[in-house]
Amino acid sequence: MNEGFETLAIHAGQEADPQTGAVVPPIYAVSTYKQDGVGGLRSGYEYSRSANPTRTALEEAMAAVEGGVRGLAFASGLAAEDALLRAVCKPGDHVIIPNDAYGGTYRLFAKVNERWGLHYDPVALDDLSAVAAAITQKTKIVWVETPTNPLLGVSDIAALAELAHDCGALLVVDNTFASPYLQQPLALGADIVVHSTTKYVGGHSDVVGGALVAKDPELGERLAYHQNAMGAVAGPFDAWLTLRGLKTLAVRMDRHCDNAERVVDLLLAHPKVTSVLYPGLPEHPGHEVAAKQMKRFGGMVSFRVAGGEAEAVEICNRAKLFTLGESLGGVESLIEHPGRMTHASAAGSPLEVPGDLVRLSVGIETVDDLLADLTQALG
Ligand code: P1T
Repeated sequence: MNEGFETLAIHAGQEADPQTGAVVPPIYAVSTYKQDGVGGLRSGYEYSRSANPTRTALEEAMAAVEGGVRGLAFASGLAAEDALLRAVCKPGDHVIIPNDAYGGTYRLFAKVNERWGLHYDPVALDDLSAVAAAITQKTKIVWVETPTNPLLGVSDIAALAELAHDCGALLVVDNTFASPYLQQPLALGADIVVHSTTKYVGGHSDVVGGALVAKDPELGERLAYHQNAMGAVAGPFDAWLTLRGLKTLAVRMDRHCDNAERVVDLLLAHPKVTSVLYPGLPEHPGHEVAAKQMKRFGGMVSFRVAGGEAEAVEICNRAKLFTLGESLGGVESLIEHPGRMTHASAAGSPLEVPGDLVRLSVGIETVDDLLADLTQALG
């Protein structure tokens, strides 16, 4: 299909129901399918762990918006990551991960997969020579998150893809922060895209989910085999909600970006703020790369404050319209203290985040209301 992003998000995998004409794929709340004689499957459906029509619609739509050939929907972002790692790696293999990855991704590597013999090294991915130096003969994956959670670090997907491929490794990109509307990793050379669809794709803080999209059919097939064999699939209700969110991703993202830019301006001018982390700022070390590979710079903003951890925590506590809570990417604005909340599992590790850091997921409320709340929260 040559359609534009918005058309694909609304229509790919979502033909009107052939029987009723329903324009939205129904929620197929069903576990099994009547066979017309043993093995006589209608439309290939056999059992809903293997495939379910509502999930198929989401999977096809995700593949289309990421420009891949195979999409797979999981029960959570971490379930998607786990399936990917076990499909691609075996004990003794090695993965390069960002030295500022999402805390839960780090925990999956450090506390779960390391015990099964999958080794990892956290590396600053914006330093290509450091990445090259860390790659070994056992390296199967260079795992990229860009922008990173919560420090908004940026790395060059095209350059890392070339490096990974030269060494026989796959390039995986966690595209959760940017969303496919702002960044297309497969077109830049990545092999697999990972999502926590809980975030911008779902977009309404009402569903947890994950997705993988592969560029290569064989790799897609291997991932699909593991999705079914391991079983952490997205249920039909969750797939339906996620698909509903995906339809409006483009318009939501533009407003997230508009509002984030205004929030950044406010923070830059505030005496209590010591630094603002946002790839849209010309002084951000990854700004040039971000401008090259992203359509806009997203709705996530982090900042550091004078007064250290105690003040950062107080700002989070004082916020009202910015709801204090984990997660991100929903229509409502959220504020959190990564050190004590989303990234607490990285405490004491090389991925520990600074205590004076506050993270904002800038929502799509009236921007003046957001600015007023931040002003009172900053005190
Ligand atoms: O929460 P889950 O759907 O399992 O997705 C995990 C995940 C993966 N990758 C990134 C970049 C993420 O941000 C997340 C989840 N993050 C949060 C819950 C958070 O508040 O940062």
